[in-house]
Amino acid sequence: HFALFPGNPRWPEGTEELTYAFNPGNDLSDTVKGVFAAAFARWAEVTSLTFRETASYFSADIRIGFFSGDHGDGEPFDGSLGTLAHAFSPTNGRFHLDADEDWVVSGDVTQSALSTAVDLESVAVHEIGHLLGLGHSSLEEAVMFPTISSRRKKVVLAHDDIEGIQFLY
Ligand code: TQI
Ligand code: ZN
Ligand code: ZN
Repeated sequence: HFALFPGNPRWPEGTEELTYAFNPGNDLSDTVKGVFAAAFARWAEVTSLTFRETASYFSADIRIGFFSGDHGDGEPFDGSLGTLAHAFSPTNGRFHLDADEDWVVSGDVTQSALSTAVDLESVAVHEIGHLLGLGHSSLEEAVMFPTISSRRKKVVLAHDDIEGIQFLY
């Protein structure tokens, strides 16, 4: 079953649109940005929330960046596998990904030659769930379940994920 964070934090009542921006230091391709847009769209489809990219990293509601190792927030990344990404509960908006993962951005992660390949959209859908206020689900099929194998793709919201987000929004 789905879980929320202690105190059930959410984006404020009346929030219609959340803006997101990419760390200007990363200079991401349109393909990578498209993966995040697709991940946001999965949550937009089942709520009344919309998500819009903005160029202004510092004023965006959600700030997305790839970082290596210690990146100044007390939660260092650890190289390949282990921690893949972290995001925080509402209304923090920080969404960091480990730059040292073998991210699969397009193409089929299940066919990757790298045993360490990680599907970017799968992780993005999960982390956006945290950004919106979902904790971890006890149901294996949920996107919000706390483990995923490398070379797995899990991007379709389960009923449990949808129930959780519709409880909040
Ligand atoms: N990162 C953890 C996660 O997102 C960080 C974390 C641990 C966390 N406990 C938390 C974040 C509680 C918010 C609330 O769960 S991770 C997966 C999964 C990770 C794990 O790198 O371990 C995904 C990131 F679920 F698949 F294992 C993305 Cl999809
Ligand atoms: Zn961080
Ligand atoms: Zn998680």
